[in-house]
Amino acid sequence: MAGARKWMGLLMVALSFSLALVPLASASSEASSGGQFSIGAVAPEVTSITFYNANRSSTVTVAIPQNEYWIDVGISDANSIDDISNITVYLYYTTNSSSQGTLPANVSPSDFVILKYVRTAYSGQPGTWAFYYSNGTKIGTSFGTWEIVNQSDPTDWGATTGTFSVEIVVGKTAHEANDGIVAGDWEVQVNAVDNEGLSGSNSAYGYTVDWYGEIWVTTDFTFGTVKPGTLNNPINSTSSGHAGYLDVYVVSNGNYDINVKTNATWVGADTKASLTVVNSTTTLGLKQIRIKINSTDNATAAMVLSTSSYENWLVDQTGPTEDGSASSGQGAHHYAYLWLDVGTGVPVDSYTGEVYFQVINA
Ligand SMILES: [Ca+2]
Ligand SMILES: [Ca+2]
Ligand SMILES: [Ca+2]
Repeated sequence: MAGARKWMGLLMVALSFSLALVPLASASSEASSGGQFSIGAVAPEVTSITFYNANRSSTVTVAIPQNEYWIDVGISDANSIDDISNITVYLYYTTNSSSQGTLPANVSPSDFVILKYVRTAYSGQPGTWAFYYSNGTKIGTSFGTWEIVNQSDPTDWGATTGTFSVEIVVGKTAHEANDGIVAGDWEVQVNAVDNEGLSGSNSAYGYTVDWYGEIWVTTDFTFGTVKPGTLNNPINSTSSGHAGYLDVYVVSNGNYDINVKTNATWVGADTKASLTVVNSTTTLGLKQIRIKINSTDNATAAMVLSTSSYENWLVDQTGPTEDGSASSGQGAHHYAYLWLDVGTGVPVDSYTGEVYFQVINA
């Protein structure tokens, strides 16, 4: 019996001990520890640079000034593309078309254009594109005759890759390149920077820009009232408000020639008398006239205007010119002094004709 009591006593102790441990046994079946890790900043990569025509139907490597083109920049960032703070696209001319060159010192509409896209990282929102000066100062959405006209942005900012696109109008004076005469090319460099200041870049070269030219000339002029049988009658007045010469403005992205010609006949307003325009230095006969041109006020060295087709007047003028609009008096300014030689037998009347100017690729 003493043995039974002893077991009973042990059982009671064990029972009370296990009852006392019930709440404690529940707490120890689970435990937790505060964890932590950091994602390191990973630099963005510029994975592609692609140029498209305006309707995105094809990729292009040749630009025609004043046409619109899309520039697509492919970006990847392992932190997500929402980490991207800015993207800079450098477009610039170099004289060597068979190698990648270096960035020019300063922007200019003819040789170096900077497009920059700026956004707030981790905003889930797109940024905006603008032209910038080399020193980082913002210019706006036009630079000379270059323009930013559209943009397209990623829609999933949580993704690790995305395409950032900007549509531009190429400026009138974007340096002619790779025409077989001028050896240069256009190059592109793209630099992407993320929220941590890490960056990635990419580049390409060998792009072509076609020749561009536009010309404007004083719209009206008169030799005044002149006598038959006289030579070297200068311009008496013009719609540009001065005598002597016509203003000729050219905007071009490369070297150019200016060609000239006039009508084969100039016609009287009342008599309808037709005067034959002579394209030589021969002595003028009945109802004949001759018109001469020079870039300086020197009639004896002047060139006789052609009547059949355009002929070179100014050859291999150096471009690119100043950017702008020829009709606004921007670009290169040339002076067209004109003189009228008159034969005999010319009825009294007011005679009119046209002098034509043409700018062509040189
Ligand atoms: Ca990053
Ligand atoms: Ca080059
Ligand atoms: Ca050329």
